[in-house]
Amino acid sequence: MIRSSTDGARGPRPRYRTRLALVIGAVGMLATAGAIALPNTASAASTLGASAAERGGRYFGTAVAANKLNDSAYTTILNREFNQVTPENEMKIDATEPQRGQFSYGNADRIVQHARSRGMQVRGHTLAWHSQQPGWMQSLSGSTLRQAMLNHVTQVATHFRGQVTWWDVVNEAYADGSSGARRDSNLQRTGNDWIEAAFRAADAADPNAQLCYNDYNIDNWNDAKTQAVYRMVQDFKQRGVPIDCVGLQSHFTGGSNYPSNYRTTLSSFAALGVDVHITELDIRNAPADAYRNVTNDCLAVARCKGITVWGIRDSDSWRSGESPLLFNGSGQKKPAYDAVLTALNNGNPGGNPTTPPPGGGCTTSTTAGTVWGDRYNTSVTVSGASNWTVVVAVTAPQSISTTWSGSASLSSNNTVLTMRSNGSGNTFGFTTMMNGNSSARPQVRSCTAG
Ligand code: G2I
Repeated sequence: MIRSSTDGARGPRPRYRTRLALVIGAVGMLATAGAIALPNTASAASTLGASAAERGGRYFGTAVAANKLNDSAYTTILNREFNQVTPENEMKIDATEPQRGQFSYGNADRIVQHARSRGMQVRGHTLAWHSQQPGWMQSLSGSTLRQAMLNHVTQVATHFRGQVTWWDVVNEAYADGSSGARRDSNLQRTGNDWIEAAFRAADAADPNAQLCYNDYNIDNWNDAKTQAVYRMVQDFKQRGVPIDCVGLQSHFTGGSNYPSNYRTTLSSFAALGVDVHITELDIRNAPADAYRNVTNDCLAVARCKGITVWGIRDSDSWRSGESPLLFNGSGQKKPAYDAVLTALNNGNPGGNPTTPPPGGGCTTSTTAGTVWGDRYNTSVTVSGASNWTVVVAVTAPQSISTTWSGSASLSSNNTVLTMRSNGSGNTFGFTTMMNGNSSARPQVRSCTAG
């Protein structure tokens, strides 16, 4: 576990990767030759991911199913709107270890590749869970099961090391209702310390990943389940068990509506020294008000790093009959989409500036450079940090051909540039080949300090 020293456990190196970011807004302005400085202030971004990135480096993501990556209507929305992805089923235990000791990563790798080649961050879901266990695991118990579970965590987290920003290490380990107890399961019966054992194994396998506990019905601050998870996280932080974040699934239905104290829940978890994530958002019939409220609640809590909706179109949803998502079956934006985008665009551009992310953040401002017939230059100035990493993405078929004043690494198709400071100052630049698209302009995905 690598955490900032202020967290009190160990290690000076913070896990935080995403930082304050600025997405280039005024596309039209950039098309002219000469230098035009874009202010680092609120702008009306036109997509969910771009707007979230402007709000303190947050993300707006979606669950993705590998078998839909061939559906161009699906990928058009995915690639346009979202800057974070969670595989919906492809990293679950039954998918990644269908036979004991035989690991299968094809579909998960496909999603990770699709996301990372476009500068989207990946949330791994999920390493240890009572559900979706392959038959061989369901039939194990006791120390054999404990060992098999830990081996699974180690193998899978190792396979995806460096590619997954956050892991849902343990999913849904608490019971519903008023007991505040752990959920009975074969994993729970291996001993109450199975959760912390899973977190320690994940930490050893991928020390740079952010490790999350993820659950549903922990949205209402007054619920026994919420309180029980809160006490577990508090205990982990006090004892130095490596935990970085809590995921609130937030499947809002008749059974668990959006609660008016949701913001209290988010800020209470955050006050324990963990980030909070809204990991599987969907709301029955997609009322615009509830989506707006959830978005504003996340924006109000500096440690709320982002929102993931559990699918793109209503027809992609696990409960498609309730039309709970932001796009209808034809891929058209619903009123809830407009409500979310407007809430993001109206949000405080730095998130909550009074409580910056641990370790400090950085911001960028982007300047359009010379434009030629076939290519154009862009420069980016970083403030708030002298050691920084900035991720910038261009839209294919555009591709980045040349970079300067930083230590650059490019994705295989030259569309995503990861630029690190190299001591030559806080402004770097790059040339983008238009390759037939003369209108698109780069987006800064993240700015990370330290
Ligand atoms: O149940 C909603 C979500 C609650 N939180 C954890 C999430 O992992 C969970 O996601 C859902 C997926 O959206 C469903 O797609 O988890 C279900 C169970 O793992 C997924 O359902 C499964 C079906 O049970 C399988 O029969 C099916 O083959 O989806 C599979 C792929 O379509």
